[in-house]
Amino acid sequence: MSAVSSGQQTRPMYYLLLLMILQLGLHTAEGVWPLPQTLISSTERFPLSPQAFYFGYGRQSAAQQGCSVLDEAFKRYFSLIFPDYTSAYGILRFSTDKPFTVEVSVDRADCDGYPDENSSERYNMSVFAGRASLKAETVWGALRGLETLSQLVYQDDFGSYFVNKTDIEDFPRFQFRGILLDTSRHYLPVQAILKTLDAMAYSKFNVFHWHIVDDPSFPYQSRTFPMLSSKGAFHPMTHIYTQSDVRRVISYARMRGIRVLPEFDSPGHTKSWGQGQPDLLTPCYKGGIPSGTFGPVNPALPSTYQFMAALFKEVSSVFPDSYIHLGGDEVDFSCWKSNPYVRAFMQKMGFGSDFTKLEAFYMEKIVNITSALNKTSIVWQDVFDYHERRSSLSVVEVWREGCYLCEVRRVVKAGLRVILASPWYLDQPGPTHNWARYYTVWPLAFKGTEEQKKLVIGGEVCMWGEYVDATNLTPRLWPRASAAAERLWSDEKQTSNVDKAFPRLQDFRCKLVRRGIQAEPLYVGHCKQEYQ
Ligand code: CP6
Repeated sequence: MSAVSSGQQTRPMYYLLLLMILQLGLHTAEGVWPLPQTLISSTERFPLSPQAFYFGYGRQSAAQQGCSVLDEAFKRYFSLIFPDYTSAYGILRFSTDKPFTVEVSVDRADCDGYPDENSSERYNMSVFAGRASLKAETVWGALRGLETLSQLVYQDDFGSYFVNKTDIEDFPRFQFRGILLDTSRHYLPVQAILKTLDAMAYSKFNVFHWHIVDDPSFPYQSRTFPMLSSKGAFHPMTHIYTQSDVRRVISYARMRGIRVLPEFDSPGHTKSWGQGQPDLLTPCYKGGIPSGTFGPVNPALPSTYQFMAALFKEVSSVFPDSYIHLGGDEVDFSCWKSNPYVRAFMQKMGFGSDFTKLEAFYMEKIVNITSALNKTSIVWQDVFDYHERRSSLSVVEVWREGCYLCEVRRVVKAGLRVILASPWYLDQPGPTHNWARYYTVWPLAFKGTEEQKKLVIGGEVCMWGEYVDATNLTPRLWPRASAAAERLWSDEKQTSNVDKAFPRLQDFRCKLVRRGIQAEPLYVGHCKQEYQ
């Protein structure tokens, strides 16, 4: 005892310090992405053994065994924490058998519900010798804590597992942290969607924005209007999402604390709808006669609104989230202009020749249909820009490039909520190092009051599908989407430096690879465990 301490005293102080910094640098703060709000860790580390590692519910916890969300998460995170345990080689190596228990307590037993816009994702976690205590208000917060714990555990060069003594208080900066997938330009097999949901949970994303239909194809198999997909999908059997596929996606997302936000974009971006629903689209005219081509949804016919009411009634019951995305972007007026019946309707309504008034009239009707179904509607910024009666709108998604914060400011000044997408178009390929562009985004850097800034509810990474299908989706998304994830979760002051983030993101990218996500490399380097 005395020999040991006298030996330590002879060591120069800076050597000890260097050791501490190295330890810290390698195994603690670097280990978690996105960075928790507060994280205090020490160099004291505890060995873990998969044979003596247990998840359990705290005695005070409102949720107990039988809570599906957490029971299932315990199984998933066990495999993520001990990735090579299943191999016999792994079993032989771990001789430590000091038990380690993760005690999870939540205030509300919301095990059977869905995460929603008000769900708390806050959690506190302390890792001590032999024990970790994870406390959260909701099961969704507990899921975020389990993810953090799984990222704190590391292996040394001999494959032994360790976790350092750590204290964390954590909560998201923004409530809405989404990823948009476009399943119309290319069909994405359900497996590819589920895999994306897995990776989303690793970066603490919590909304899957499903841009499910658009011009090229209508893969959603509707109960009410089966012709929409039988005529409008790329293939009526193999390139569709059945009701059971949709339920599977929603349930898989729920288990990971992810909301599924469906978008049925109209009146533009609807070419595929016209295949299976006659008279829905506007016939375009040329030289006074129908040219045989079709434009946006026909806003002049009562049947259009009957159809939309029936479709959105179905969509509202299939998708449990309280939000619904109505699109409303990029409406091309030329076909409406060419059609004499649409022009007559314009005259009757007193719109003159202002087609933005017609678009606003249409969107107002659709917004009213969905609010009668108790849904909060999201629209693309175009609708806000054209709409005169803005008070009927709720949430506006800003997508145009240029001065997007100018637009954010206009929307919050009108008292509406904002989701920011403009800086995060990841479908555009590019060198991976442009991750820094997605990282150095400051969503609240506009002049406004505290109240106005609270209206910025979050942001979204858009993966439009023109050039993306299941072959290139994953490397195009990851790890660049993780840069946006940290911007949306973490404290801005602690995460504003790209050089500090770089080694952490490299480390996190290796974790994704280790978990079977084909995340592309950021730069020259290697992972301890390469993709296989
Ligand atoms: N599809 C739909 C798209 C886009 C939008 N809506 C889009 C347009 C331009 C850019 C990025 C996306 N591909 N339905 C606009 C929201 Cl740069």
